[in-house]
Amino acid sequence: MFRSVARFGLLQNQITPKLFTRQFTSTPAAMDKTSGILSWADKSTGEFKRQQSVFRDFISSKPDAKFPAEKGRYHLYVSYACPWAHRALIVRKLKGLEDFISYTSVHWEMLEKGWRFATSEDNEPGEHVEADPVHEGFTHLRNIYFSVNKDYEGRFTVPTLYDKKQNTIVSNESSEIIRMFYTEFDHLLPEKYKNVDLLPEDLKPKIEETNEWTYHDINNGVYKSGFASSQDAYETAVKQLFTSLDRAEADLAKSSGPFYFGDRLTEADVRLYTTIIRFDPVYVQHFKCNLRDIRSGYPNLHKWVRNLYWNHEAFGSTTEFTHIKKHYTKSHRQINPFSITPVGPVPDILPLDEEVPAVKAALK
Ligand SMILES: N[C@@H](CCC(=O)N[C@@H](CS)C(=O)NCC(=O)O)C(=O)O
Repeated sequence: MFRSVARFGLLQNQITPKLFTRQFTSTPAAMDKTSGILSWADKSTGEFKRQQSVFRDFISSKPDAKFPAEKGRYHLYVSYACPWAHRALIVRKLKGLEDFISYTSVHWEMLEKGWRFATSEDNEPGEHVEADPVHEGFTHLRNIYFSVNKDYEGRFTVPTLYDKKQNTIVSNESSEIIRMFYTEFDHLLPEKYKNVDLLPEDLKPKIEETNEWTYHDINNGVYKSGFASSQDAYETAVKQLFTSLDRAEADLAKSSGPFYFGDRLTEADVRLYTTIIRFDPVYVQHFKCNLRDIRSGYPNLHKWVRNLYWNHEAFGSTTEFTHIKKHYTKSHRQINPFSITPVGPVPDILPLDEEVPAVKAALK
C-alpha cells in the first residue's frame, strides 16, 4: 500500500512546467510546493495538515473600501464537490445574492494540474458547470491564481472569490467569504434578505464554540481520517471524528427546533451540513469513516440533514451528488488507484419519511 501511495504521490507531482511557463510564467519550484494532496500529510507522523488560505481580504459595505459591495462585480469559483465551497453557495442563496455574485463550478475532476473548467464536451449535472466566463481560454483554476501572482506558491483551492474590476482574488477562505455575504451587501438587499441573520449576536459565542470542534473534528476530521498515511494517525482522527459526531447528535436531540440552535437557522447548520450530506455517499467508504453511518447510526443528525436537504432550497438545490461522488473517488488516486466509484449507498439521501430497513424494524 505504501508503495502505491508513493507512486501515485509522484504522479501527482509530475506537472509539466513547460505548459504553464509559456502562458503564466510560474517557476517549477513554486509548482513543486503546490502539487500533491498527499504532501499535506506529515512525513514522520502520517497526519494530514491543512494549509492556511492565502488570500484573506474582505468585501465591505463601505463605499471607499478596497473591495466595496457592488452588484455584478464579484465572481465566485466553486466546485459542487467541495464542502468548503458548498458553504459559500448555500449562503449566497440564503442571503438572496444570486443577482449580485455570479458563479462557476469547476468540473469534478481534479488531477495533477488541480481543478479544471468544464469544456463543451463535458455534460455534467448542475448549473454553471462551464468554461471560465471571466477569462477566455483559461483551462484550470490555477491559471487564475497565477494571473494574480505569477509566483504564487499556495494551493489552488475553491472557493475563490474574484474581483472582476481589479482582476484579483479577494479571498479563498470559505469561513470568511460566508461572513462577508452575511452582512456586507445588506444595504443593497430587500428587507426579506437583509433580515436573514446567520450569526445572531446572542448566539455568536455558542456558534463560535461549536465551530471550533466541528471544524477540527468533523469538517476537517473526515480529511484527517482519509488522508492519514499511518495507522495511528488514521485511528486517532477517526475516533475523534465519531466522538464529535456523538456530541452533535446529542446537541440535536436537545434542540427545541429543526436546526442546531432551535428554530433559528444559523452558521452552525451551514457548516455542519456540507460535511454530513457527504458522509454516507463518500466519507464512510472513501475516507474510512466507518464506525457508523448517518442513516443507520445517528437518528437526529439524519432527521436534521434531511430536513435541510428536502425543505430548504438553498441546501437541496446546491447539493450535487454526482460531483460529490465522482470527485473524491476519481480524483484521489493515491487512495483509490482504479478510480472506481462505489454504487451505493442507494439512494444518496433517503426521503423524509423513509428509513433503512433496520431502523424501520426497530421503530415498529
Ligand atoms: N480553507 C479553505 C479550504 C478549501 C479547500 O481545501 N478546498 C479544496 C476542495 S474541497 C481544494 O480546492 N483543494 C485543491 C487543492 O488543494 O489542490 C476554505 O475553507 O476555503
